[in-house]
Amino acid sequence: VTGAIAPAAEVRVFLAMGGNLGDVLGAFRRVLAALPARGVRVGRVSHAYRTRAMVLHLGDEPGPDYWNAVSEAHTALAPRALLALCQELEDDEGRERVRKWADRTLDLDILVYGDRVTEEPDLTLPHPGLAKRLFVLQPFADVDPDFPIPGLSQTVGQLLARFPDRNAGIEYVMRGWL
Ligand code: A4P
Ligand code: MG
Repeated sequence: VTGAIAPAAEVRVFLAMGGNLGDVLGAFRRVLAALPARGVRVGRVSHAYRTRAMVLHLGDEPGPDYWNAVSEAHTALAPRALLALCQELEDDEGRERVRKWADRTLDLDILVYGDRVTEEPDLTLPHPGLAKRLFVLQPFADVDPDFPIPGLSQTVGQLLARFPDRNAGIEYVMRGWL
């Protein structure tokens, strides 16, 4: 083909949404509404989970409960462009970066970017917390339980099945929140 520039192929990604300050479900809805115009086609979206705040150090006073959800999406954006977009949308929601794991209005993380496996200071893929966190795996399983996590040779459902108590830290599930 001469002269034609092939459009960048779309990649399937999964995004994690979390937050524990202000109108968090409103922030989730605004993000999902904003993504299509920014080059990210939103696919299946999980239920919303009310979860107890995971703390950095044992014995820390936990902050307010979180809302957590996961969305599937397709995009031709490169990983770092997608990361920059996520951070911009966090900023739009008034996210303040005070310290690691501080309470926040919106956290928008890339869980999975296609089959990409990478470990760099500013971008680790798949997200390093994914396999350890029920508040990620549970909503991820709503979207696609049979998805094999790149680099882990296990599906979301298989990772989830290793947890003795699948409700640990999950207060309740809100269906039809979108
Ligand atoms: N970064 C590296 N890889 C990624 C990725 N795959 N996606 C870098 C997004 N960002 C990635 O993130 C810090 C840096 O991580 C970014 O600059 C980016 O370059 P941040 O969002 O600014 O800071 P953070 O969120 O405080 O740190 P971190 O380590 O990302 O924390 P997490 O893993 O987001 O956990 N409890 C409940 N119940 N639910 C939650 O969602 N979340 C946290 C924060 C703590 N407790 C929670 C929850
Ligand atoms: Mg984050």
